[in-house]
Amino acid sequence: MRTIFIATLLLAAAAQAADLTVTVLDRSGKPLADAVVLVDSSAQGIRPSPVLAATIAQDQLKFVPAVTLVGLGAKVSFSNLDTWDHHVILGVMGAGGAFVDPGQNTQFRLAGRVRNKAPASDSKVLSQPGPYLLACHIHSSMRGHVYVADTPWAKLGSEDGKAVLQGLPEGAARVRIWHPDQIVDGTPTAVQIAAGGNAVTVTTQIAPARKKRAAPAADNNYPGL
Ligand SMILES: [Cu+2]
Repeated sequence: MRTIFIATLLLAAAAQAADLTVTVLDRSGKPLADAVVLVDSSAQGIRPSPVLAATIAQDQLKFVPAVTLVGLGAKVSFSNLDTWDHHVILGVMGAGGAFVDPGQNTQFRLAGRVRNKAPASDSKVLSQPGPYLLACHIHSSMRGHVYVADTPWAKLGSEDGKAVLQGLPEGAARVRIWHPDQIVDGTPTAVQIAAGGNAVTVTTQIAPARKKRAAPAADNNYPGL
């Protein structure tokens, strides 16, 4: 009886989910910040729960965070922390970084913050997978992105280009990358997930635009703002 119990425990351990560390590089081989890493797997196993709520601030003429990753059907809330008005223009983004159909965009205006009052806010449920673009009518420099993942394994890469995806079933999987500055979708990378830790490096054809602009100045110090 005792032997059977131990055997069951071992089987449970063998079926445990594994982790995958993805390192995303830009076209020059440098770590690419703000990459959305998506992993597809049709292997049997428990699916992680998607992120179904997020908050984006409008702060000092920026959408913060600049890139937000959520799951399908997520409610995304916006708050204006600045003392002047902003719009939130939210729509599906197509190739080239433009709105696919401006007529289908969601638009609302958030009043500037008044002292001792809660910031103006509004929200939208995103029911289409893929990238959304954020903009403001008043301030043309304001840009932000929301990516709605169509897989439960999705993670936003950090500044060093790394994303750790947890809870992947063992077996064949593929890695997709999306980035605000990409021009076309890259080819997915096939990976084989084994028990324990796995790692893969994906070199993309993406040239990060934000980095180029910020190069002469210190971090977060954009001239003219
Ligand atoms: Cu604005």
